[in-house]
Amino acid sequence: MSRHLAFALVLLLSGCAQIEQSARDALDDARPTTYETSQGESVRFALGAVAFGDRVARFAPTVSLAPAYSDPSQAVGAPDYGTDRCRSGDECYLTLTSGGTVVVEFTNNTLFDGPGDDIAIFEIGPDIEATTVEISVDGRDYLPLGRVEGASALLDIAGRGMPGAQYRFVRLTDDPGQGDSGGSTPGADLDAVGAIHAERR
Ligand SMILES: [Ca+2]
Ligand SMILES: [Ca+2]
Repeated sequence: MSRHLAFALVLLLSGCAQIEQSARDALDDARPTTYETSQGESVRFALGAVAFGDRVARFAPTVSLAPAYSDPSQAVGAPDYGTDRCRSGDECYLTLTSGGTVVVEFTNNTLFDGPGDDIAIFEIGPDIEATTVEISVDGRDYLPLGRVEGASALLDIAGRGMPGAQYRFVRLTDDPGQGDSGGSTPGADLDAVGAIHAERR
């Protein structure tokens, strides 16, 4: 074997090893994992970290806030409040602002109606500020699911929508009539949105 050919073979094999490693990492993220809400509820996600929102498709706050509370990326991925810190040294999360709206999109998973609760909204603090939750298959037509508030972070899709539907969008709107409308973080403080019943895509 020429030296060039041997070198090419080594490159090829190390490339394969890298691809295999990233496939393994992706699978590891999908292991069943239990996360605890700020309100003290333990929720099991069969797809682990993969079951959480992947990108923010739209964020429409009603006022502008400090960067620690207005970075949409803080609302995607698995819950990490208490473990991540911003450059400012503060804890970071996405504050919806009074009456503000965010649309979280799943790109590597979907959400569907399984037995019991289907969706979990991870909000910071002992009491969830009242937030309207809607879901959508296509990001255009939304299905109202109800509200999360107080100690209740979970909602069930049962009895709503088309049987077998796979949802990819979650729209959250802070209720401007409830909670503080002033201060540095007015409205619901969001850490993560998770699909309890999720399928990979
Ligand atoms: Ca995901
Ligand atoms: Ca259900």
